Amino acid sequence: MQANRPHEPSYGGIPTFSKLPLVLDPHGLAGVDVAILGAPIDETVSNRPGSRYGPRAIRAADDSAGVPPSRPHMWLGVDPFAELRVVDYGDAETVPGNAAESHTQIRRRVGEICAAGAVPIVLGGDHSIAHPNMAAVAEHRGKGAVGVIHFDAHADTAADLRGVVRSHGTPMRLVVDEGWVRGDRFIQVGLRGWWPDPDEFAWMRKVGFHWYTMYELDERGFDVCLSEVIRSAHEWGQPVFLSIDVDALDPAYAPGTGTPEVGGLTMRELLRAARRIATELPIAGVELVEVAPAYDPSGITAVNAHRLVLEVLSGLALARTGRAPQPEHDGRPHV
Ligand SMILES: [Mn+2]
Repeated sequence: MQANRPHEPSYGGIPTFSKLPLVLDPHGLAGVDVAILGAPIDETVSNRPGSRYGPRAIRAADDSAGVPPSRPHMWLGVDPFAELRVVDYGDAETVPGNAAESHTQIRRRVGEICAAGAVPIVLGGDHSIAHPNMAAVAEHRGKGAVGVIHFDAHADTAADLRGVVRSHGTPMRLVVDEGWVRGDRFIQVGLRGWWPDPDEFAWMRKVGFHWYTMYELDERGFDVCLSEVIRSAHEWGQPVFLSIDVDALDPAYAPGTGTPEVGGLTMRELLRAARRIATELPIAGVELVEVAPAYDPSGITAVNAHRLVLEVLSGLALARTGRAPQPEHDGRPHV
């Protein structure tokens, strides 16, 4: 269903993602390439709440006016909305105060997207949703058949946080313990700060995680490490689930999040990573989590999250065409 009139201004109308058609019934997913789903939940955070408002803020951060949307990528030379059939699948029916039921609902909706043969892009919500998201994708593709590239300040690999297992600090351990993702198919990028503790790192080493701390990215250079991540994921020979916690970004770019940590990625680095991963690797699913608008006075965190999704869509579109990037050049000879 089209929720917007053709010429509503960018700031007007019902904010589906980029004024895309809204689909609420799984039958409407037939023939869809990518479905964007909101997962508004934040009961499972360890620090500041508010990411339940993330999906709406990300949708409202769009500045495109036309229906249908057209967003030709200046560097890739591809319009994701011309190449791919993308829809907004609304929000999962999360239940306030009932994290277990919320996760069941998220997993159900992500499963419906996978069953339709589409790629889910899930807007959080706190990072606890990685568990239902990855479980749904792995249920569809096969247990252990999907690898994970995970951008985050934190590893999210606690066994529990003060006894709470269903938390935004535990999902990456849960998905491995339950067999949805193999530990040696996990790469984390951007870790820094003061958590997790050596115990968590010991568990991660034991099950075969790889990770790139901000310190290593600084020492060796971001692009060198990014190429290494992509090469490793290629060697898996498996589709990839891309998990982006917006707190991977430096708080200068993403103040609107529950557990900010200084010394993070620049938006240019994360854009390049999202673009290259979506272009160069087979993508089974994507999540973008932890946008908390209450701490985002300028709205920049929501804008960055929205643009990261556009960047992923553009990369997926380029991969679909099989073309090389066609940057908008001015005609000067380039070396
Ligand atoms: Mn996280």
